Amino acid sequence: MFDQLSDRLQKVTKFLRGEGKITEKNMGEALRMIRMAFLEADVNYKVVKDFEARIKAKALDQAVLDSLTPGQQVIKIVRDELVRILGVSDKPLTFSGTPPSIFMLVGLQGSGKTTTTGKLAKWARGRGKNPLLVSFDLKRAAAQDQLRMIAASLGLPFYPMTAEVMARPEEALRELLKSARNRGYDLLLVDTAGRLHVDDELMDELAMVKSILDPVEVIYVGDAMTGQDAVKSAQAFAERIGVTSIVLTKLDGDARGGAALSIVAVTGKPIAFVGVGEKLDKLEVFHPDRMASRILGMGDILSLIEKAEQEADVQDSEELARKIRRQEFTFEDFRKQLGQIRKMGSLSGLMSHLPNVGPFKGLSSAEVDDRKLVHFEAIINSMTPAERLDPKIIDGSRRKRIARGSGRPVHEVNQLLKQFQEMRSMMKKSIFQKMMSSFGK
Ligand SMILES: Nc1nc2c(ncn2[C@@H]2O[C@H](COP(=O)(O)OP(=O)(O)O)[C@@H](O)[C@H]2O)c(=O)[nH]1
Ligand SMILES: [Mg+2]
Repeated sequence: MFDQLSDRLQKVTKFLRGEGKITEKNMGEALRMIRMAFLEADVNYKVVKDFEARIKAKALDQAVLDSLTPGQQVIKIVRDELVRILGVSDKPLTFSGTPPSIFMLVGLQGSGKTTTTGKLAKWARGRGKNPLLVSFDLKRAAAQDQLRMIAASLGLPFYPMTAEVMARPEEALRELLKSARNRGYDLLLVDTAGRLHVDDELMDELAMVKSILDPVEVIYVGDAMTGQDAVKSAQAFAERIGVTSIVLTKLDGDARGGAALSIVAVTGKPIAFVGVGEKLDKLEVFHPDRMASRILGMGDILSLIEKAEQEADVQDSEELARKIRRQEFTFEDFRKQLGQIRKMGSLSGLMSHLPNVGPFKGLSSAEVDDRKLVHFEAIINSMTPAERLDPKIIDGSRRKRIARGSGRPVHEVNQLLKQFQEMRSMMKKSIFQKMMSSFGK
């Protein structure tokens, strides 16, 4: 996602870094590059204009011009402005004080509502919630079945609805809430019907469902691939029904990012999550600051770590963090981590999260060989427990023995030992922090 925009903004970054002084002229050129990058990414025209004006005003400030690194200062301004238009604060969804919390998902047909209902259920369960899935998409029997199957695949309960509830909505809702409370469900995830286009009948139906459910969150689900159309329909849903949060889906596709960069400015509502795949674990909490860094090619190591933590046992990852802090990270832990990475899918898939700087520079996903991890595991498996805890004792003859045991060449054993040392020292300080501090200076 955002590949093209990233490429172009990185060119601006390079250009500015190369300029010793910021002048009206080179700033004009940088702004032109930024404007083109945004317009090509399908960002709303008004948003682009506002963005450009704000950057210009801040960049031509005397303090920036006089600073030792004006190029970097301007890049920081661009980053801060990106964060601002992506939405200032992280906004996780709100749960209501008295359970059950009700989340209602709305959006056009095919935007990903039903899939996102399942994704949110999985996310909420991971946070200790006990969700119940309900679909108010009543006209099509297939809609009920689709959500029922998603619920079943997650091992979560599904509450069936029929079109008759619309004849007696209050009563049906009372039954639903009573059933949820009695069975201890503290979160109702309510999927709704969509249409290909915004139409009055749908809006009236959704407004009615909303009035009886009184949801704490009305989540607009928009397909990022549709660009400005998603922004327009978000605006219509926000005006007609009232929306509290946004989930943008299909950011794994070749969406140019324009929707993400315009939707907050146009609706005034925050993006809570983004969908990055069809599977139910392909949901990421949206962090404007991290996304801005990612767009500027600074990578997104925090999201990567978060992903690892989600997969890992919470206790495990807390212990890991403690070990890293105390520099007690051993091969035994590393082996566990390799297992986790395997659980998360392929390493090459993870590479897209890494910044193209420092130890990751030039490392494209094509060059990351997933088989390497398997080889690493084989090598670690051939170490004795004592060696895993204290790799310093692994001398020449031990290296040979490990190589024989694992069926890998000695130079690979050497390489792993060296990389492990490097990793340990790298972990002392989070890579992200390092990057940010060098950037922000
Ligand atoms: N690649 C990708 N596909 C998605 C994502 N979210 C949903 N989809 C797909 O989009 C299609 C429509 O999704 P669905 O949930 O049925 O949309 P609804 O009509 O709004 O309920 C399905 O094929 C989903 O698998 C996403 O984040 N990434
Ligand atoms: Mg649906």
